[in-house]
Amino acid sequence: MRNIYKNILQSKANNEKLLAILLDPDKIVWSMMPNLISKINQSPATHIFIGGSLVENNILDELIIEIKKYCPLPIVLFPGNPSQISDKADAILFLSLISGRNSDFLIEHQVKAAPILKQTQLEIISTGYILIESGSKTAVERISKTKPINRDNLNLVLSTAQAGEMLGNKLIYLEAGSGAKQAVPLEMIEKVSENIEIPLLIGGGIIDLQGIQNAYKAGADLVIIGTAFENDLNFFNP
Ligand code: 1GP
Repeated sequence: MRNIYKNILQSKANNEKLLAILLDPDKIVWSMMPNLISKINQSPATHIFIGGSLVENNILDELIIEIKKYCPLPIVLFPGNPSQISDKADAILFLSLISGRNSDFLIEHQVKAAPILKQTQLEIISTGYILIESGSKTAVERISKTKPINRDNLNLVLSTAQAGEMLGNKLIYLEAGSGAKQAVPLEMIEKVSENIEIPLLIGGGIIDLQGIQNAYKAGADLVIIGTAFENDLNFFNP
């Protein structure tokens, strides 16, 4: 399946909002998998994103094979580093952390990943990844050793998103960080979505259904939910 990006563009054109559930392989309890998959199938999710900070390849393969047996949703890798590649998935967000100035996360990891990706059938979706300050230090900030952009600095976030688009990225992802205290500000989502053409992804710190709707209304095309669903598998069906 190599039409995931085409479908995202089509959804944006039709104003159909998308939802990704983010699964961290390190936090998967295998005995809970049937329940987890059944809850995903009952949810409004349109995509499954898979990623985490310390992921073993063999677990990743196994996990994706298991999910695919019971769930038809496209599986998109959301990797923290080049070790998190599995050709069992459908696509990969080929991320460049463009809010930061750490060359490892701007280009070095991508150079290491390219020959590995060439051996797979994964659909490669280049993504400008922008970290937004969210009230406390998040794992992305710690691991990438980059500073997030100040949440009041709308102009810098917009310029960064536009530069990401001009560089040829297919998506822009505004990230508050997993488990963030504060989600990406709605005003920022509005400003960026109105001034770029490519789809806008919003994630980090969204903890209720209203938060998802607010992000959509502000202009998000796809919202990512990780922690809230991880903590409560009935999140979407209260
Ligand atoms: C993290 O944006 C995702 O990369 C999801 O964040 O875990 O806070 O939902 P949460």
